[in-house]
Amino acid sequence: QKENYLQTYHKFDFDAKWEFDRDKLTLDTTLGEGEFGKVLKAYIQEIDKDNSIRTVAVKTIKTKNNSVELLALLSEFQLLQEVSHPNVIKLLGACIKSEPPLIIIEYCCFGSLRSYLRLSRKLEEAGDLNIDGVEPVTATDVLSFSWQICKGMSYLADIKLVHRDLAARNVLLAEGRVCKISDFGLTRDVYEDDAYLKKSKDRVPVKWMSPESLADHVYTAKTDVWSFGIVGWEIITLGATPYPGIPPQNLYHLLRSGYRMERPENCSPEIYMLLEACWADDPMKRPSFKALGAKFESLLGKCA
Ligand code: ACK
Repeated sequence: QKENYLQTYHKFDFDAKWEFDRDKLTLDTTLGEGEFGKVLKAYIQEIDKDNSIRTVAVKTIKTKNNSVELLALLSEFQLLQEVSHPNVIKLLGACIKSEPPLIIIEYCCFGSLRSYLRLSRKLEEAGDLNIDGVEPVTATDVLSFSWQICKGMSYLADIKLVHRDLAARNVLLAEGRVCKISDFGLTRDVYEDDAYLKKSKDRVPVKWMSPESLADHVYTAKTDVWSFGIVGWEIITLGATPYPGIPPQNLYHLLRSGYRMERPENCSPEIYMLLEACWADDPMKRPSFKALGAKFESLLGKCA
């Protein structure tokens, strides 16, 4: 028998302090649709801060009564309750006791890192210097984005949280071009949901996944490090799609035979070595986020 909303809701252990009065939330335009749900721009009145209006982002489901989407949203909410770091998206509240469930997170004015990179590439090609605060990505930006993502991921690894879907599309860029790790959608519960695995295999982000995740559905901090290597490649190529021209279904065998993406033209050998280290066959040989972060920090120091 199909579960109703409240039955699913009660499977989780939510802290009531996050519940937000739906009437005090003004929904605006759709910012975009993700794998499992959609994101809207919205406004809240901040009572504690002289009633000023704050722009926020609201995540919700696309389809009513879709158990996979609902589980994804509720598990993301559960995980977000536990996290607090400048490079991880911040939870502000939720309207979750009744339908439709909404989770309220901080608004990131530049959208996803992937969009930002692609827009900045267009600007560069057009010879423009600045549109809506988006600027061409410099060598320093490449290091700064990478360093910030490592700091956020290092924090998640410390609290034993495996992301499972780290990709430039799941990193958001806030005011001041601060990177925020987001989209904790593919959590244990959802990912191991049979329906999800069987029905939507095509949704699996194959090109970001380590060989052991592809083969055995194993997810660890070291599989996140592999994905980070792909994100580094996305940053350097200004938002290109990894393994250009290679169909996802061929990837596993290629990786097992030792194939890796080559060094992009504009990538220094030093940074390429870091990416390659993230793609070591043996997970134990991959660096930690802490070590990677330290490396990017020192490269940034040399750059400045
Ligand atoms: O690249 P985008 O414009 O930025 O398109 C995606 C889309 O929603 C689906 O994920 C945007 N988005 C997601 N979360 C936020 C947020 N907190 N602030 C601003 N935009 C967001 C994302």
